[in-house]
Amino acid sequence: MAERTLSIIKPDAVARNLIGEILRCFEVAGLKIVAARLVRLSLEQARAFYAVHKDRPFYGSLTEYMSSGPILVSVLEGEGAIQKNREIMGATDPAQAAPATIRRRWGTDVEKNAVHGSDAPETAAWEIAFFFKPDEIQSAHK
Ligand code: IDP
Ligand code: MG
Repeated sequence: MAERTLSIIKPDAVARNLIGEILRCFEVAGLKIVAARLVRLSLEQARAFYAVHKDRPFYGSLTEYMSSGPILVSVLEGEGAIQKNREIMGATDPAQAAPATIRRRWGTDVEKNAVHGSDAPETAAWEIAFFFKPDEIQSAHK
């Protein structure tokens, strides 16, 4: 059974014209892009999306950053998509991320780290539903 995960190309990467290169990384790894949309989050929407981090010291800065410009939200589908995407992304801090990962190649710092990816099946389902209606997702396995 193919798995789905939510990916976000964050404002710093969209602003630097990296959408194409980053989506290519997912495709090269065999993940299917089954939904995609350019979105500008309000501060309230960013606060809702990252509510799990509301008690962290970086919550205010993170949500301001995530609402500072357009983002590319997408749903990736494939075997083990959640873990595979996390591996392609690399560690949260680009300085700690493995070579050739998206964050190592294009992340600016621990906050402006180019991409978001769901971390578990439950969060993936919630995050996908935050941005997409079921009929906006085209299964690659029909
Ligand atoms: P993840 O994106 O690798 O899953 P999380 O711990 O879930 O990392 O943090 C969510 C986002 O919050 C990160 O991607 C990054 O943008 C930001 N963030 C995490 N830790 C820090 C920090 O120590 N300082 C500033 N921003 C941070
Ligand atoms: Mg996370």
